[in-house]
Amino acid sequence: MTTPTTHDHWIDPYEKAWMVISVVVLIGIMIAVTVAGFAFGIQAPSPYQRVDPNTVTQSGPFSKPGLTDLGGGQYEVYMIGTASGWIWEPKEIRVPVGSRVTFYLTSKDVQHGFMLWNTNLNMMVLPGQVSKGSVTFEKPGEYPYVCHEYCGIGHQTMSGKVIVE
Ligand SMILES: [Cu+2]
Repeated sequence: MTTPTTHDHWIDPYEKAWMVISVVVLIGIMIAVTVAGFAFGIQAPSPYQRVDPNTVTQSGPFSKPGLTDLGGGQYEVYMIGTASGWIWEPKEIRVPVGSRVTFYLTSKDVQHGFMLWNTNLNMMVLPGQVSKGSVTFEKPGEYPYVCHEYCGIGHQTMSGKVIVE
């Protein structure tokens, strides 16, 4: 057996520097996540509400999907995605320019994705939960929405549009 020498504890200076940097970065990220979560209230996205996909269309707002005028330029839309027929219900929404529209979406069957063109609204639509997102339509025109999660053989036909006039 050889006696340990100081040489056994020698660490390359570059390796040592990177060890220090990685610990500093890790602590920095932990501080950033803690501050973002507690001081700014930034949390991981979570479903707005849970529903039973088997009964969601029988009662409640999803039993009559469509647009509701809440007054003062505010609207809400309850929308259902379904892979039986590959449709969004409703397929068309008309609102005046300047409207703020809140979308509540759910799926009757499989996972869908909802993307509203020319806006930043892009949500997963899952059976059993409600996804919520709002858009203010500042410009007139057509804003198509499509399903962007492959949901079966007719997936590419699953689309609709918001008409802002
Ligand atoms: Cu789909």
